[in-house]
Amino acid sequence: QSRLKLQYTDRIPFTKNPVAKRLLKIISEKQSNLCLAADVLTGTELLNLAEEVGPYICILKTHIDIIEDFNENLTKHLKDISQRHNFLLLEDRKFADIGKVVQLQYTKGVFKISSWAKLITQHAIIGPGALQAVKQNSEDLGVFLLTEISTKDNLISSSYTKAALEMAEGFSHLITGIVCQSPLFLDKPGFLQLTPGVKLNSIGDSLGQQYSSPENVILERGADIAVVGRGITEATDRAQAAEKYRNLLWEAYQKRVEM
Ligand code: 6AU
Repeated sequence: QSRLKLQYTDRIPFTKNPVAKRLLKIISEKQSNLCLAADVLTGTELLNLAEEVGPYICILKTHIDIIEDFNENLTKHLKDISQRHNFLLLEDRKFADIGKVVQLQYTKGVFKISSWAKLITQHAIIGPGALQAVKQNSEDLGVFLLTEISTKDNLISSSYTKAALEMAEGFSHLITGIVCQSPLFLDKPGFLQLTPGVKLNSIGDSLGQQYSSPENVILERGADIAVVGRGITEATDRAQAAEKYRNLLWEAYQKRVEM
């Protein structure tokens, strides 16, 4: 059965990754398939944003290396907020180095990503090494593997996408889902499709980003979870904007299942 037609809870038995199971529960409980891209520059801004938008999201996605005043208290507080508002933290590090270095970047350095992020992103380009590097943590970690990118003129080919998907299948205990732009892997309801490049009334930015609407991303592109950044972070009332995206994305998914 195509994943496009299944309710989130009905997909739980298909996933082998424990974090994906938790995520599917959160999505159903909160009726939210919205992931916030919290691309702000200070700890205070990040915590305030998480508090405001927390009730409406299933994932808060960080780029922790753009925070100008990072210290370990920040991730401790962020973790508290994520527990209180019941969402997961995704560090969008897009790991793409040799396995050994990925292992160090994931667990060590200033950010100690493994101590707070239940979800991370990885590029497929280096082969299975980067997945093997974090595999031993699969009880407590989910990986979203990138197989397509939202930007104009990116270099990913259809054969790369296909090979990356095949690689993901070999790591089903670790893979929460796939970051992509089109309805791939319809026969794998255990993988969640995470799709960025979502904004109302916008075609793109000046640096190559391309957008589609919440309805389009769920109904045409096959997204299970949509990533919204500036559509929310640049709104005057961010909580209200998040609620609006949440409602539109949830309704679109319900429509897809019933179609
Ligand atoms: O809505 P925006 O354009 O403000 O933000 C989009 C967010 C950014 C990007 O790092 C991220 O989505 N992103 C990703 C991932 C993995 O999330 C993949 C991709 O292909 N394009 C993209 O924009 O935080």
